[in-house]
Amino acid sequence: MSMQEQIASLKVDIAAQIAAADSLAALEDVRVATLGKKGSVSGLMKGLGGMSPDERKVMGPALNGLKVQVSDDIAARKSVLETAELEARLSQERVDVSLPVMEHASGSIHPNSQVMDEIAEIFANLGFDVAEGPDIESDFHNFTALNIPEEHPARQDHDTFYLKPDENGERKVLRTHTSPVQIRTMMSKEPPIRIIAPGRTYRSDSDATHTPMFHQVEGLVIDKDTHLGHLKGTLEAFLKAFFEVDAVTLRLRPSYFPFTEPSMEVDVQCSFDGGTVKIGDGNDWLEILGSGMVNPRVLVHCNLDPNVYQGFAFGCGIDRLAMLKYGMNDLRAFFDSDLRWLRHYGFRALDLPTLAGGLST
Ligand code: 2NM
Repeated sequence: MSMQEQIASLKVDIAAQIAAADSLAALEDVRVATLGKKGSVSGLMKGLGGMSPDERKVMGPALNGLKVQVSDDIAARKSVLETAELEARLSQERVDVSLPVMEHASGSIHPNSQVMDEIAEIFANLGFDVAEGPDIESDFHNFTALNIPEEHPARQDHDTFYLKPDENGERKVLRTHTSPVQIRTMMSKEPPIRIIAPGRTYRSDSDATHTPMFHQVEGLVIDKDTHLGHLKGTLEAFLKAFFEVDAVTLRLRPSYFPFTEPSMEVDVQCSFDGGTVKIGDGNDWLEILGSGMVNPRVLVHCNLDPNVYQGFAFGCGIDRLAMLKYGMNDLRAFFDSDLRWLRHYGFRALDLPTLAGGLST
C-alpha cells in the first residue's frame, strides 16, 4: 500500500471510530490511539523525517491534513457527547427548591456579624442610617478633624498602624476607630444627621483582650437642639433592645475624649451571679460605652457652624458586646476559625435579626 493509500484508509477508519465513540471516555481512547504520542497519526508524522525532500513536500501537507481533520472531528464529537451527557444528567438530577435551606447549609454567621446586624436593626428602628467609609484613612479624617492634632498625647494611645508615605509624603493610617466615617458624613451631608458606623478598626495591640483588628460601632446625631437627654435616652433604648431586657439603669461618669465635650463613660447596671453577667439590674456596674457631646472644634473642622448645630456621639467595641450577650469568654477564639467554636456560637445563615421576631432567636 502506498503512503497515500495508507492515509486515505486511515482517514476512513478513524472517522468511523470517532463516530462510534459513544462516551467521552471512548472518544478519549480514540484520541490517544491516533493523535497521542504513540498514536497512528503521530507514527506516520514521525516518518516524515526519513523522507526525501520531494516526498516530504507531498506527504507533509497530506499528513497535516489528516491530523487537522482528525482533531476537528474529535472536537465536534466531543461537543455532541458533552451536550448529551449534560442533558442526561439534567433529566436525572432533581433539586427540590422547597426544601428548607437551613437544614443543608453548613456555614454560619460569625457572632461579630450577628451583633452588627442586630445593632443596625435596633438603630434603624430609631431612625438611624448605617454609614460606611474606607479602612485606610487619611490622617485628617482619623485624627486632625477629631481634634487630635499631631502633637496630641491621644495619638500615642491609639497604637496606630501607619502606611508608607505616598509620593506627596502623606502617610495614610489604618483607621483606629470608625469616627472618620462620622467626619466624612458631617462634611458631605446637611443635618439633621442620624447615623451609626459599624466596622473594622485597627490598633497595634495584641493580648488576651486585644486583637490588632477589632470591630467598633459608633453613632452620631447632629441637629439644632440635640442635647444630653437625647443621648441618654438613645443609649437606654439601644441597650434594652440589645440585651433583650425590660429595663436598664445607666450611670454616666465624667471622662475625657478630645472629640467630645463634655465626655462620659457609660456604665450599665448588672449582676455577676454564678460566673455569668446579667445585664439590667443587680449591684454591679459594667463599663460599656464611651460618649459625649460633639466638640465644637470638630464641627468647625467639618464646616458646620457650632452656633447653629450641636449633637452627641458614642462608641463601643462590637467584640465586647458579643462576648457579653452570648457568654463568650476568650476574644482570641473570635479569630481562630475553629469550626467547633463557630458551630457552637455561630448563627444560622439567612436568619436576619428583627425586633419583631426577637433579635437573637
Ligand atoms: C467614642 C466616644 C465618644 C465619637 C465622636 C465622633 C465625632 F466624629 F462626632 F466627633 N465620632 N465618634 C465618639 C465619642 C466615639 O468612642 C468610644
